[in-house]
Amino acid sequence: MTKTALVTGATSGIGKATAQILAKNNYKIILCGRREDRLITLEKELSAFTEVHTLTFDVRDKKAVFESINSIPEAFSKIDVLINNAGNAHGLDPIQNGDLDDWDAMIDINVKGLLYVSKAIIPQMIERKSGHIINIGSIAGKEVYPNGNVYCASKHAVDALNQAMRMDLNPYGIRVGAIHPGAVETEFSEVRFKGDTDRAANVYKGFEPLHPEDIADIIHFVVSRPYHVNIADLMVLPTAQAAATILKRDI
Ligand code: NDP
Ligand code: 8X3
Repeated sequence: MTKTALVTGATSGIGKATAQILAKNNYKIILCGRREDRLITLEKELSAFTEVHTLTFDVRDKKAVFESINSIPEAFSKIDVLINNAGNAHGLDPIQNGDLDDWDAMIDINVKGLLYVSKAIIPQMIERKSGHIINIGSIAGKEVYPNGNVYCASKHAVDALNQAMRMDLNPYGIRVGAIHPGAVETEFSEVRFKGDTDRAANVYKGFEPLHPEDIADIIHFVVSRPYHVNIADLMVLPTAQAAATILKRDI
């Protein structure tokens, strides 16, 4: 039977690539994000392969999250796979210089947003005693690096919530797992550096970073395992990266 996947942060990077690969592999897709123009363009592209529904909302907005998810039409309403991907880093400053709005953004989006979306979808998974949740963490959820402070804290929270969800949802047969990427070239660094594209490009200079499709491919692998297999926690790095701040650059 065709499964339905809801992907947050589908307008760019890892989420977009995940929606693309799942659409080509016969999943019905619910695309979520704030940038409606991009959702519409992607919906058109993916409609060549599958049925697509779009939801435009900010994961920080509790009311909008629940209203959007409750508005999903019947044909898409049984969500088999939830990809909790929406998130970003905002700023890269020592803690003493950190910007309060950046801190709010990271905690509200990466942690609370993930919780709101999960809270809106988990009840139907419990009712059906089936479902699969993939939380996109980060190497920043496994280690801390200088100036990464609040972003690292937010991704450590994702790591904790991933483990907690797996425990609490265990009685209901719901699979929960996290994927923790290292450096992936997306719009991530442009967002972190507030549109400074030169600074963003420097992050990926001198080595081959992961491409969003690399992570999307792995997500597809994870969700297509037989039901008795749950890939619980996976760290994926570019070959050039050994730890958050150890990168072999050829420059
Ligand atoms: P991108 O910036 O390319 O994509 C981020 C996505 O998140 C966009 O689709 C954006 O959509 C969505 N998003 C951001 N804020 C909100 C919000 N408030 N409400 C709803 N959606 C939101 O980055 P990536 O693809 O790299 O990031 C995806 C995930 O991967 C994030 O959780 C990130 O932390 C994680 N990650 C990334 C790594 C990297 O090196 N790139 C490494 C490890 C983890 P829109 O703006 O349209 O709302
Ligand atoms: C994104 C990777 O190393 O910038 O989560 O934190 S890193």
